[in-house]
Amino acid sequence: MTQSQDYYIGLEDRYGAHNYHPLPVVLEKGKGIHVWDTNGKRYFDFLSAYSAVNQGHCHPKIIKALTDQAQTLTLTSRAFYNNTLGEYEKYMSEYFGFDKVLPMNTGAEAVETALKLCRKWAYDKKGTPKNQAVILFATENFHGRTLGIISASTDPGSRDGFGPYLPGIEIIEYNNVAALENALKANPNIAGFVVEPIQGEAGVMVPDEGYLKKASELCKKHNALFIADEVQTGIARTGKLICCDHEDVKPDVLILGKAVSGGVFPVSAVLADDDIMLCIKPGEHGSTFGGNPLACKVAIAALDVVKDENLSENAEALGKVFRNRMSKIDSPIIESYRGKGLLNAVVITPFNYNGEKKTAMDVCYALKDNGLLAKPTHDHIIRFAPPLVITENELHEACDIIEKTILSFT
Ligand code: IF1
Repeated sequence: MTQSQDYYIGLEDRYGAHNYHPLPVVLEKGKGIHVWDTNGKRYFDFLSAYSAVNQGHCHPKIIKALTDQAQTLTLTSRAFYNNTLGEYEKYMSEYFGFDKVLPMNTGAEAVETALKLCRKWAYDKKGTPKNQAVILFATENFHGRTLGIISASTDPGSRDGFGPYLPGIEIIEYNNVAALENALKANPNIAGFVVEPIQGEAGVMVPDEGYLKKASELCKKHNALFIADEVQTGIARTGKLICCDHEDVKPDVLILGKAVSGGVFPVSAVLADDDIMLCIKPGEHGSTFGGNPLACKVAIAALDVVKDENLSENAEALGKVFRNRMSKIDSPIIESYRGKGLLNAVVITPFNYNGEKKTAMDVCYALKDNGLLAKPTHDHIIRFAPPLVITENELHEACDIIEKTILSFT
């Protein structure tokens, strides 16, 4: 018997940690670009679980891979070999163009793995004095929630109250080539620079054309690793397989997560060539579930879908359609819009309506009532990121909802 939405919300409030503040909607089904709540109301999903469901909810090919493998062998640990991991590692290495992959589960785990790999490479290959490696991060970064990663955060909400922090971290301004060059020149112990090719959580901050190229060249010049966190921007989201492809940049270390599995299973990965990857020796790093057979089969199916259904090309083309539609909404509450492929954001100017101050969250509540789910990042930026399987007609239908909703406030 279907319970009321308040029943499910009440359970989470009573028995769940209060580490989130979700939109008041209770979902029970997903298919393609849509999700349904427990009252049977259908929504366009314009968050895609923060770009994890690029292939659409419950894609039949990915679900089949999951259910087939789930009845065969789910987990061996890495104490033994199995007949899926090697094939997966070959598939991933060739798919993304690196010598090797280190399989993990969550995005944060992959970022932490990349930090350990970067430090190890600095000590073993660059000759950095032990425990002197420094890794650069950008202002307004988001790389996950673990202690090592939040040690690099400039967001008080992610960082405050969790000290003491990891040493060997330096922050430079995002999208500022001179800041990167000065940091690299000032300290020979800089081991690497971890950066999102587009900053998702910061509000879909797209850097200047050429920033990634110049940053990677400066890292090479100063013998530091260019480490791209493509957990959110990867897997066709921005209109290329990885966002670095827009500038023909091959990162020294590539970090992937989320849509590697199409949102069906936690799968993340760190890719690098041998001179870097082989700095981690047997027994120096690992994970119980990292590279498990279920994850391997699901990820292969999910990445097959990306190529078979031309999701990069679709994201590139429909991203332009989306931004064109946003440009045509004549409303004083839209301050700006930006994005690449189907990773976009609309900046909402705080406004008064019916004598009350309104923000992007109020717009998201109204979007929900009108059948589209999106969530603000910070107070005034709405991220719009539908599954990449969306058709042009469906995109126009969704944009009609966005336009109607925004105009309803003017
Ligand atoms: C939450 C944000 C997005 C990421 C990048 C690594 C990770 C993420 C670029 C870590 C994860 C998620 C985390 C989730 C909400 C979401 C998020 F709002 F938190 F910042 F997408 F922007 N690198 N992002 O975006 O991957 O460990 O989560 O698998 O923590 O609320 P993860």
